[in-house]
Amino acid sequence: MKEKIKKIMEKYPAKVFKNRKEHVLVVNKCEAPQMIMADARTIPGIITERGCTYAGCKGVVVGPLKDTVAITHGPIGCGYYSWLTRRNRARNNEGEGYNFLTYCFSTDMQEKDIIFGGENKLKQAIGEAVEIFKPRSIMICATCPVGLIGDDINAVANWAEKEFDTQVIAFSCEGYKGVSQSAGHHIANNGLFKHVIGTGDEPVGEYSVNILGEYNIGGDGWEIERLLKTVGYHIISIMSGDGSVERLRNAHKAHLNLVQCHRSTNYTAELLRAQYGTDWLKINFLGIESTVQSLRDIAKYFGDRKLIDRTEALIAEELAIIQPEMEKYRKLCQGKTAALFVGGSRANHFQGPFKELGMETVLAGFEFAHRDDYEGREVIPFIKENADNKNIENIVVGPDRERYRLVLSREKYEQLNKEMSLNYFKGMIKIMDDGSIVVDDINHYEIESFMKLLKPDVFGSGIKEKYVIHKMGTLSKQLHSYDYSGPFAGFRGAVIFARDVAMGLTTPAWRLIKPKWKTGPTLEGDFIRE
Ligand code: CFM
Ligand code: HCA
Repeated sequence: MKEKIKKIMEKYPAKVFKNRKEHVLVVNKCEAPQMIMADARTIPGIITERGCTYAGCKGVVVGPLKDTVAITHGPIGCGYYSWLTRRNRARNNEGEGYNFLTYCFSTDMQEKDIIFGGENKLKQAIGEAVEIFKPRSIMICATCPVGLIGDDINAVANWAEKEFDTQVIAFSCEGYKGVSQSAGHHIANNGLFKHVIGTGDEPVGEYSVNILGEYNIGGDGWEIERLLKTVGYHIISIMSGDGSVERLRNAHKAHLNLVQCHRSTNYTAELLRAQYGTDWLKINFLGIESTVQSLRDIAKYFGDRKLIDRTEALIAEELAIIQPEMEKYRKLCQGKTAALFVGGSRANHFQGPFKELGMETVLAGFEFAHRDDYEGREVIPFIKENADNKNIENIVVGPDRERYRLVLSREKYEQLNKEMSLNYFKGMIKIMDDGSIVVDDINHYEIESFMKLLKPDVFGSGIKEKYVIHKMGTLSKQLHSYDYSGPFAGFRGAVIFARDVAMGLTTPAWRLIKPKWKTGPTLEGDFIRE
């Protein structure tokens, strides 16, 4: 396999070859720990699948908050294409205030604004939003030209806050700022932590949790909420699917933070731990086994007998309902293979649901994950040691050899470490079988080459890849937007996912398409044709 991958890579100019070979590996447990280059700058012009910092801040984290007016300061395309294409669903709950998500707010920057500056236009847009919608908060999200021409959105936010007596928060998330969406997550997390979290003072109930990194794509968050509420947890806020700024203000009051997408919200989880001492737990509600494990982990964390019993009863009840149907779909999918390339966590999280259908993941990769998402990271309840803390009892040495102060008692920490074993802790490389391939920041040339080499039965990715894959005669399943389907989370979601995959694999359409590479030599050479 390594030789074949080398042949794909050797088509590159020497400098590109040197760079790209660090982003690809063949899983080999004997070589552990395996390392991969990630979160690094993409080679200009290579046709990456990545997105920008604005997409990560506005599109991903800030955008789904329904009770704020999020104004995109920039050309109309940036606002338009980050407006619900992600399928982050939201509903109007009585007593919860506003839902502005059906509107797309933008300053619609023109050439004249680029030349003479766009601050006045932004001020006007904020004024109009206040007059028409009377929101409790406004968020300004910057696009590339804002930084390039020097519009000061922070000054405008300060001015507007006084002028209109409404909270206005500026996010300097110009698209070019980082190497991917990932920088945008960080900017959004920092902004929300600084200006929103901790500003509320509502009393909270028993067993209160926040769900971080859950965006309610296709209704996933609602399914997770249903399960957690049935067990008896009180959900203070969700960051940020069907999310609300007003609820997020009380997030610091949670007894535990549940982290679904670690990549996009690890910052808030860490900040909440450092500032308020709240533990966080990595959960994963994609896949039946992970859902069971997550529910058990949360109950174990609180250690309450009632919660543990209710959790077991819920698991038994839900499994009994879904198992016969899952079996039907499994028969149709068994033995097929999948390749997954998604943003920063789903290429890992969706391997379980495919495995539960008897399907092996032969290639997986992320657009913008960091090395810990690939290689793993020990997540234990501790915070970084502060130099003058002399409490030796509570000091542990972390995997990075730094000293940490335990937030929990040593006994509880050791118990948690022993009992909680979600995939994330191991990193994606460690959950994959020997011989499978991991590719970071894949590009179109590599997608086509790996498709020909591995011939997966399904390629799970996004819209940019979808039709190229279909033209190659292979099923594409969008793991970002779930195409038009969902939810895929929890027990009920697992069945919908299984139905979709079975339906896609068995459609007669694939018999009618003959990709070029099946009938003749290809530009890249025919070494990959069997
Ligand atoms: Fe987290 Fe996400 Fe993902 Fe992500 Fe995204 Fe997304 Fe994604 Mo698209 S927050 S990292 S920046 S799970 S929008 S809901 S599907 S690339 S794998
Ligand atoms: C983004 C959003 C995106 C894009 C999905 C896709 C999403 O990265 O800006 O390429 O299909 O999930 O909507 O990741």
